[in-house]
Amino acid sequence: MLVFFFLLVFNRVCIQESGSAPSHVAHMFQNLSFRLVLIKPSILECYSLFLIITGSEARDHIEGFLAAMQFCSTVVVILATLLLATVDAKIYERCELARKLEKAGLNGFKGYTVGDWLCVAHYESGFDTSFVDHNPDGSSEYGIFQLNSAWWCNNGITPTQNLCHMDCNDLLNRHILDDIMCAKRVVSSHKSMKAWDSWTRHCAGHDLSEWLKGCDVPLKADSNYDDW
Ligand SMILES: [Ca+2]
Repeated sequence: MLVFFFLLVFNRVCIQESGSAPSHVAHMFQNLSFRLVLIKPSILECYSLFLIITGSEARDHIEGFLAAMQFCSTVVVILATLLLATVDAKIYERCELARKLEKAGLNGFKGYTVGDWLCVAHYESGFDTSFVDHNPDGSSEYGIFQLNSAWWCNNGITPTQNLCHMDCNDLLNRHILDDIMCAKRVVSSHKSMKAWDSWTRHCAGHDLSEWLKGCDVPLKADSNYDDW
């Protein structure tokens, strides 16, 4: 419970301090606290049972002990899940990401450069693969390109088209080839990067060569309509 409340309070602080451009630390704690919110009912249920039994005459009874064990095991499972999710995530360095994107065939794909992709990834996630954002309609957006759970992946919560045929959690790890393949599908489907509001606001029509500065990756704007 203390961990949950700590993360919830820290989440609020991060949001207030970071404004419209949350820091990576804020991202991490927002994600952790969201995951705890999802499993909060089981914690509260277990902990309430624990309190009721230990606070009553049944303190020394075996039921109380079992409830305490259940509570502790729940907390251990939660912390292990959070730890694994955090360890497997990555905040990419700009040029490392540029090289990955080029190698995966995004430089010139549908006429967009790696500069376009770095720009949109920066404004969507800050290059943080673990970033999850939540929309008022109940859907969520996942990973470095913030792909939406109502359309592109399945999070087990949102009704979804799952057009990329993948689990949304697979968009949160350091392995981004599947993210890139799904992003290609988004661009092909929309015939544009306008699917990302941040691209329209911050990247479209701008000189994107700065994004590739020092990366030894060319700004290739040639259209490449190769299938994949
Ligand atoms: Ca992935």
